[in-house]
Amino acid sequence: MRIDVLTLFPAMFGQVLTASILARATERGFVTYHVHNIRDWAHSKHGKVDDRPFGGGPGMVMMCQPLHDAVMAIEAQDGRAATRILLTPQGERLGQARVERLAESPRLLLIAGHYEGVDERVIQELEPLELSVGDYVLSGGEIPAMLLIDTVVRLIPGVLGHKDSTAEDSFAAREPQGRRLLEGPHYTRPQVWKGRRAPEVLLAGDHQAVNEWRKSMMIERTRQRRPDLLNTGLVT
Ligand code: 9D3
Repeated sequence: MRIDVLTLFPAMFGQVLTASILARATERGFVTYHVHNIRDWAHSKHGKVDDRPFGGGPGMVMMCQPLHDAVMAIEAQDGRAATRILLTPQGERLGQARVERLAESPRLLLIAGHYEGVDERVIQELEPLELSVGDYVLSGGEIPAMLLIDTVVRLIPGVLGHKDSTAEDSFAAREPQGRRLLEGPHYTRPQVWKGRRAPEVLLAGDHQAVNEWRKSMMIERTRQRRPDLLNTGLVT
């Protein structure tokens, strides 16, 4: 997979893309990252990429031309068709189902907005998939872009060492009915710590009993903390 990022703050991506699993994915040849500064496509000599909003109001708006030229030039660098994505508070809320589909794309082109927003006409022209990462206010799309890269790259087959560690993830794990459960509690040595015993069932060596206990803990924890994940919540 090739991942292009268009941003006004390319330096924000350096440490994230060169550490841990995201770095291992490049070292093993599963993915390449290409981070571009939108300012490089500005026409004015001061590299102007934003302007005051028509109609007034606070903040600045990202201009059409630099962003559009950047997307056209960068897409031409590679023959693979890119899935264009704009990170924006107005987007579809990112979920694991969307992440799974994106992990099958040969190429992602991520546009991180900044300032108050992007001129609507360039959004109409580029027709990107618009994604939000949740209902809270960030100062820009850079951290959402990194978050999306992290969720997608770890799903590329071979990137993770443990074969089962994706299948058993909270949000990837699916019951036959399609529901997703939170993980239950984890324990390791010592058996007693500050007077707190690890659950006896985990120490007794009965694997069937362990599995049943773990499943019941997952269901109970999900019911308590995230009832929204249990089907409709209408039938318990
Ligand atoms: C508080 C400012 N808002 C109304 C005046 C508009 C606004 C513009 C730009 C709010 C946030 C941002 C920057 N955020 C993103 O670019 C962003 C984001 C987010 O803030 N929350 C969740 N997902 C995303 S994806 C991109």
